[in-house]
Amino acid sequence: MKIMLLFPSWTSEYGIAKHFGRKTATWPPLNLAILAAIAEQEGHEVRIIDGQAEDMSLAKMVEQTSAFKPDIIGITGATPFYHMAIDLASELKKILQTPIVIGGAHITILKRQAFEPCFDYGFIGEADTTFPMFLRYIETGRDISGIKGILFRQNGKVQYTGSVVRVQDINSIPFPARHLLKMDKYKIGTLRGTKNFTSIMFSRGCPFNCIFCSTKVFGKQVRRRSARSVVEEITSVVSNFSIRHFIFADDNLTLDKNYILELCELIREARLSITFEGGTRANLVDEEIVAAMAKAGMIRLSFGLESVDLEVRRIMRKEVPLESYGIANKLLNKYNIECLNTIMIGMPGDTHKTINKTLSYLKHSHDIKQANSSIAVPYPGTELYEMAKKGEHGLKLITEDYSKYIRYGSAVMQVGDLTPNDLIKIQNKTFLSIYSAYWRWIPILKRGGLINIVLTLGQLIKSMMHIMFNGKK
Ligand code: B12
Repeated sequence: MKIMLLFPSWTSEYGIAKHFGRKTATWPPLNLAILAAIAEQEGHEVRIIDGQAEDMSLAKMVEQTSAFKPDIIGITGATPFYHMAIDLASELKKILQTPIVIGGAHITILKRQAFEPCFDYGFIGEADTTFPMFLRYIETGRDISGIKGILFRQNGKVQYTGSVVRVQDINSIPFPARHLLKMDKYKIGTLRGTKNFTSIMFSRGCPFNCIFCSTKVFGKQVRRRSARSVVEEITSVVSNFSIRHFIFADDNLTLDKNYILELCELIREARLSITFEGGTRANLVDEEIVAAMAKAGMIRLSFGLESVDLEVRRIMRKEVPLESYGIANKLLNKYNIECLNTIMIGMPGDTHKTINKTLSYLKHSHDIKQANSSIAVPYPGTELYEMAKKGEHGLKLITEDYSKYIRYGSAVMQVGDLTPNDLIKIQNKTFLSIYSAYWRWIPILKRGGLINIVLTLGQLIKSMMHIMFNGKK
């Protein structure tokens, strides 16, 4: 069969910040690439259109899909961009009879509620074992009720086949079919220049309890691939695509000390001269880990600092001691590893005072070289969403229009006396506050060259205008 897998260009919705989005957030869609690899193993012909990487409009995606004449169309969608998946499927439905399948975090969380008429099948949760079964079902018309985790319609009624069991041995999942992606389109700025990269994952699941995190697809139980298979994947990427920079998309790169040490050792033994980056918790790094990662090629690590206010941290269940951030940033500076700290504004318990406390910490800490901010989003299915719905901690959910559930330039909760508009203004000021420190500009210049400075200046001017015209309230 012919299978078309589609990922809409989500940052096209970011208006003026679209260029930033494209530059920093165009990653290979690992989900579609894994499903494609599974389908190819079953002998199918697969095409992936990554509209984000190819900067392709929905209309063009429809045109190319129609020209391919697929037997199945698959689309993926996160909450704030789910409306794009709906638009795309609705347009396709107007011209094609082909079954359209939706999967990903949003449908997994909302199930029937998100199963719009434009979709014929919905995949709830991990699809690695059920997708090939489903393809056989489509090919032979066998009974679908034996395949778990699927929403479908029967006599106009939505049916659900029941929860799917998560894959236990994730070594059994094939490497993503990167040959179906335009691999030269994925670039990321680093302090060592712009790098052509791919993302990679060795684990699924996160054991922690942060109230804002959406963990419904992978759950809390952590499953890991063997370090050897990860290095095999890296080796195949290097030899097939000459790509030498890797972003580990795992929730916690250093959760298991022995694992990360083994992985670093194997990467070094393979002599691939790669660089890599990832994210973890500040209290999950120590000098032995940092030294091993630096030797293996680590050039950047991110931490979710979120807030320095202890009460806000307690409410959000950020169970990381505050002092860990200073220690970890210092350690990474010592090993010349870039360290990015992200903060979140508008969490329950936040006030002007708590946010200013965090900003002041960032402004004055010379150990922290890079930081950025996002506005807290209560994604459905999270504890934060439940709190906002119930009005706990002074929260009020303003809208359930999920297209507004983005992290920049939009806020969907009132937080105590902070209105959504206040939060947007604070976010703009945050950028100014963090980057008014001249010693932070050098990294920006090194990361993206002059163009990045121009883009950053544009963003700064936009922020200043926002403060000038809307800031006095
Ligand atoms: C890497 C990553 C990114 C990258 C790359 C995104 C990309 N191109 O894929 C970047 C940084 C760009 C990013 C951006 C965003 N992300 Co993100 N991201 C992740 C992360 C860490 C890994 C994603 C991944 O590759 N997983 C591996 C694949 C295999 O898993 P999967 O996508 O769930 O796919 C499986 C199933 O869901 C299903 N499936 C998925 N799609 C389909 C399609 C079909 C047809 C079928 C049959 C099955 C199927 O099968 C897959 C295999 O089992 C996850 C957290 C996590 N642990 O998964 C968050 C996560 C997906 N992101 C999230 C969010 C919120 C965002 C943003 C909205 C943030 C923002 N800027 O506003 C954007 C949205 C971008 C978008 N349009 O998808 C949330 C989603 C929550 C939600 N309710 O939707 C997550 C879950 C983080 C979290 N824990 O809260 N993200």
